[in-house]
Amino acid sequence: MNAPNRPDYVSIPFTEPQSGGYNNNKQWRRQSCWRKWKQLSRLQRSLVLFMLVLLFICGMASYPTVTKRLTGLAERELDAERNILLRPFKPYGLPEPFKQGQQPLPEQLSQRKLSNKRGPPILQNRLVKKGNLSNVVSEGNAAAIRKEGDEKMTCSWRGAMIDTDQATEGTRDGQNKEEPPGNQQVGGFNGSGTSRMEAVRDAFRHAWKGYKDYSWGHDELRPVSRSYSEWFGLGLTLIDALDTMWILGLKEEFEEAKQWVATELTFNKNVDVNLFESTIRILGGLLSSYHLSGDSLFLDKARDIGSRLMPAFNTPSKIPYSDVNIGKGTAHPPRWTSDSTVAEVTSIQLEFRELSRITQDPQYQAAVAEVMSQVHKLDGKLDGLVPMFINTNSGQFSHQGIYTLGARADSYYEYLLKQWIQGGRKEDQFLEDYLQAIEGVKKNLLQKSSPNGLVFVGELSHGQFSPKMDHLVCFLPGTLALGAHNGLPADHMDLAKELMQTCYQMYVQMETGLSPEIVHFNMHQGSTRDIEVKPADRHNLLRPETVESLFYLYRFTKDHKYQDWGWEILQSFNKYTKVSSGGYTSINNVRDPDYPSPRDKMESFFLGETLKYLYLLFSEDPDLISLDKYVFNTEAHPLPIWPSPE
Ligand code: DMJ
Repeated sequence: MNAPNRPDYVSIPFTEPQSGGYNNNKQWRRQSCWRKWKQLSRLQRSLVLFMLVLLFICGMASYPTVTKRLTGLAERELDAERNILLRPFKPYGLPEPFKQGQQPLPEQLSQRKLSNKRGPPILQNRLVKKGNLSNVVSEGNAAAIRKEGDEKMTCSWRGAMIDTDQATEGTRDGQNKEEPPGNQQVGGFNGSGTSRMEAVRDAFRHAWKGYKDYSWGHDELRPVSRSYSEWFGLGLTLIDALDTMWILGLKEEFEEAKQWVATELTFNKNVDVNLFESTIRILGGLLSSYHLSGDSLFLDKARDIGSRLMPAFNTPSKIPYSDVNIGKGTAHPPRWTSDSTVAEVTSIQLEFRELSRITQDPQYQAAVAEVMSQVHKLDGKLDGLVPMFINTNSGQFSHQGIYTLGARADSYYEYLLKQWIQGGRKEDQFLEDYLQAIEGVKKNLLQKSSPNGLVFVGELSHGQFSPKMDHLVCFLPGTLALGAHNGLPADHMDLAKELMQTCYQMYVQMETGLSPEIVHFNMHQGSTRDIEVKPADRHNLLRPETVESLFYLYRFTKDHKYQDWGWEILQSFNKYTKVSSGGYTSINNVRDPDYPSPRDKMESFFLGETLKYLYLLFSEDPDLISLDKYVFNTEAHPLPIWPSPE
């Protein structure tokens, strides 16, 4: 109700600003400016005008976004710039400007129109299946490609910057064939195994070209900025890739890399390396290269790095530290803790055991066997499932209560089975722990998603189930299948097939056809989609686990669908992660086919594992690294299954 005598509106008195009152009246301000302008002399007015024009011209020239808008450059390039501002890497630090883009063929553009629809999982399995995998690109993407043809400077629809001059050059010399989108298939979707294998060789050559041109002898290629990054400073990618070259029959490349190992590789360096990573990639890579090639150079180097890693085991508990200085011979845990990661300390056994066997020096095997025997006896497991951390002083599990088959625990399970296989299936303790753990997975971590009932492995955190699954868990179908092949229960194979389908769906349901790092499954009734991805989990690091499992599943079942799935994945890598000047890049966003946003890094496991497993998946020859003669370490380096003593 209004107070008596008070009007039902509020009046704001008009006062001049000079009087100290607040005035928001635009008209008044305009009049005041105009009055001041008229008070200026002609010279003053000319000077002000001149300054304004000058400021405008300078602003235009120095603000590229505006310039580009006015000159009509692609909207996507602006997006790329926005991304530079948002992300810590420098993806476009290319030395030369980008050149004329390729004009896509009309049928490629129309194919893209089909691609933006994504149905529910399983039912969908990609809309256009056999015969036309290339259809998985969005309409928006096609528009971007159309623009590419028009613009001088282009941002690749793969999410990487394309210097098309380089691409043409590549075509001239028969390498680095920079095909327009959808044309990268060799042999088409139904192509023969041979042509698919050839496509993997092409992919490898392309990746290797980038590594050779921009990061030779360094750890990792940064393909977009055409530079490199160091982790240990030991030529990680080169060593990780050695046996892949051997298996793919890339002799010249292998010989050149071997030469580098012979003349340049030295472990006498004051550098801290991670025990697990350098064991699985370097020691594992050298051991398998030795076995495949028979060249003792690799054995010498393997023994050298193996010995230099041994100080890691000098701890109060004999559970190794995470880091070793291979030059100084000292070891230590990470700065913030005295814990090590369970998966790390239990996934170095295949390599050290093999080193002992071939050098006839038992110290390596003894050190890693001690770790296994301690972990075997520890309290704190849940139905055979292990926590993620172990203390190097006490030798006990720490930070207990979280159980996962993803990061920090994954390869513990893998190496239980594989040590049992490596040793000729005699060491029962490994088998028992493995079988118990798989039962633990079934009991505690296995669930089905809604609405389509995808079987997945979640996590348990202090008694609470979380429907979160890392892409890393996709090693499990392959491991389960390997166990079944070695006589373990047939239901392991059933579970392997179900999980394989789930891992495949983690790819096929993404707009780029590439899996994110982590997914969450919906479990409540009425969900409309099975898989959710959080913004922070949308990256893809070119990881191998799914194609690794596809390889095992195909070897043991001969069901061609696994090859077809792998073929789709290879083509998605080619579409969204291939960088024209050489190399493949990890990406930030698997949900954005228009701009997957390159992270500018090619992980060494892309050459060490992903491409190797793809090649083996497409091969029909069961003797090409026979699974009855070799066991792959967790970095895809094949080590011999020990022969039984006569
Ligand atoms: C590799 O280094 C190994 O496969 C490891 O077991 C897990 N992480 C990467 C690949 O994703």
